[in-house]
Amino acid sequence: MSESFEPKNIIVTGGCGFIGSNFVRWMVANHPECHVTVLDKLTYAGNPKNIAGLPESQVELVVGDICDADLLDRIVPGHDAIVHYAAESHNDNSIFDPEPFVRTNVVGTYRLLHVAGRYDIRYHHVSTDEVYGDLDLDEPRRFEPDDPYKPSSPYSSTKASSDLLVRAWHRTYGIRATISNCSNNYGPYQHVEKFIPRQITNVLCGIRPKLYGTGKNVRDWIHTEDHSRAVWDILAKGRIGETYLIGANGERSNIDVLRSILSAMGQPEDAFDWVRDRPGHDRRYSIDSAKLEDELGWRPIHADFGEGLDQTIEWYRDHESWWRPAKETTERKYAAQGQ
Ligand code: NAD
Ligand code: TDX
Repeated sequence: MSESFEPKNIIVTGGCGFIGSNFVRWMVANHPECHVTVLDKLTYAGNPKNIAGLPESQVELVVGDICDADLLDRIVPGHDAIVHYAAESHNDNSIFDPEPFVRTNVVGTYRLLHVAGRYDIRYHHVSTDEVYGDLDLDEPRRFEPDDPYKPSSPYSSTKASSDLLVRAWHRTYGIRATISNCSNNYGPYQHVEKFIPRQITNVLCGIRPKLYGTGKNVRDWIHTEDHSRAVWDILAKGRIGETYLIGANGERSNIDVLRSILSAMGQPEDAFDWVRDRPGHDRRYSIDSAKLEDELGWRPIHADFGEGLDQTIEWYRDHESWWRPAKETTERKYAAQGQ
């Protein structure tokens, strides 16, 4: 049976990143009764513009590191929940420089669990489907919450480690925690290092899109707004100690997604370059979100991927001043990696 919880004053870590900022804006639109303190270190992936213009009475930004125990001790008391999005989130970066991933994703989660325990604060942990490893392209199976953890990359292994800390801290110290593992998100405010925004902004810049390996790898796409609603449902109604998988039946191969982008942007379907594959590249992710749907009544609203992709392309067309500053550095880094 679900326990009902009405948070009034939450901390959102990583609230200036892609998914965290979409959650904060969703909270402002849908839960004006709840105050949000964003705790964000503003790494290369965090941008205060992502939450600019939101009412100061409802959203406050604290610039700081989740690994900073003294800071957490100062700001956490008085809040009734922590929703933890902050992470180093990009697989390719983790392969070339894993250390920040271990620090933020593992040590940072440990510090948050510690403070959640000290002040008896409800804790929701935002994680990824990648902790379950990958599936064969033709395997009729999807990931389920109790599947064994088999992460492949430095990124996913640090996310898996952080999930295991949460499970142990719940069992040993009684932390009131839930975990969600979501599939690949798309939508506005995603950094140009990630697949969909990289290809859209490449086309806008006159650069040919870049596809890794065979292009047959499959990702299970979900609009970030559907992810936000699911996180809220779990925070408010989810069973303590449980893991919920979030996905929207959005499986598509990378080459199909790229061809959809090229077609929507008026480009020939072969106007891209094949580049070096990602080492250890996961083949396929696929989420079974039956538990979330059956227990909490959640359903995706953005069921039409083509429509969501068109809106996302429009957003990048209209927000060049947002993505342009990061584009050149990102492409220089990829070029140095042969990608
Ligand atoms: P992102 O890289 O866009 O944003 C991460 C945010 O965390 C940034 O604002 C950054 O400044 C902040 N941050 C990083 N290190 C920090 C630290 N030490 N202290 C405080 N803030 C710090 O990431 P995203 O794509 O929005 O992902 C958010 C969360 O969702 C991550 O936990 C990620 O693992 C998870 N997730 C992402 C996806 C996806 O498709 N992007 C899918 C499933 C789960
Ligand atoms: O230029 C590219 N070309 C390409 O073919 C890039 C950047 C990626 N790819 C491929 C690799 C993946 O198969 O596209 C797919 C998606 O790549 P990413 O956007 O880097 O996402 P992925 O590695 O699947 O991980 C994402 O989803 C799970 C997020 O970045 C993670 O934070 C989340 O946990």
